[in-house]
Amino acid sequence: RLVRPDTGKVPGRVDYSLYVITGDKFSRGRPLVEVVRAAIEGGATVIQLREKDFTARQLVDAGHQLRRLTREKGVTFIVNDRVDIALAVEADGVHLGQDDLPVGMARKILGPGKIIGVSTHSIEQALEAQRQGADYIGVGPVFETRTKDDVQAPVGVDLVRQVASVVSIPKVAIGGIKAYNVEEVIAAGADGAAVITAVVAAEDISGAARELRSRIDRTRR
Ligand code: TZP
Ligand code: MG
Repeated sequence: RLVRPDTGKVPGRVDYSLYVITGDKFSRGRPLVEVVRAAIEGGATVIQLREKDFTARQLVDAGHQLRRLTREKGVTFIVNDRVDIALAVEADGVHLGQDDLPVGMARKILGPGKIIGVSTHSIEQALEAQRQGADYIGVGPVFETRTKDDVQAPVGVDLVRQVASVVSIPKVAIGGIKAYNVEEVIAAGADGAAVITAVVAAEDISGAARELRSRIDRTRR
């Protein structure tokens, strides 16, 4: 495969190790782009723009800034929920929940070159997302979390293990992941850990990301 001149990366090979999701209201008033810059400096490999309270205009503005930064740093950039905004800001892809557009429909709009991720909470949903052509899945919430409003009951590390044994596309564990429990989700077979508060609410954002990344790198098999 050829290396893309803009990102220096081989398309289709994404490093999901440390997947940091924005959460502006947890970032203690620090500007979104600076929070993301620090997360990348600490070793984030994927950035997802997820701001449920933003207007379309705010998402586009933030999306453009994050696209510029992630492109410069060679980091994958994903937009939550909004296929239109992912396209508009030239994100690498979109992340969809169980109630969002089906994968096939998102693919029809985005074309073959974009990444589509799907949130899953059971083996059945994980297998179905893979069958529909998702590029990766999120699995969770693994642990208890208060970051998401309508969050489901924790699925536990065991679901990560079970999903890892039957699903071949990349799997990113999410929900209540911190430095003290990240190793068990990676050891269970996750290709990466997705976090909001462990990074964006940390006083030392790059330090928090660096600690997670080093534990992930040490544990990944
Ligand atoms: N989906 C499942 S749990 C979650 C989302 C978006 C929130 C994760 O946030 P935190 O702070 O890492 O628990
Ligand atoms: Mg969604």
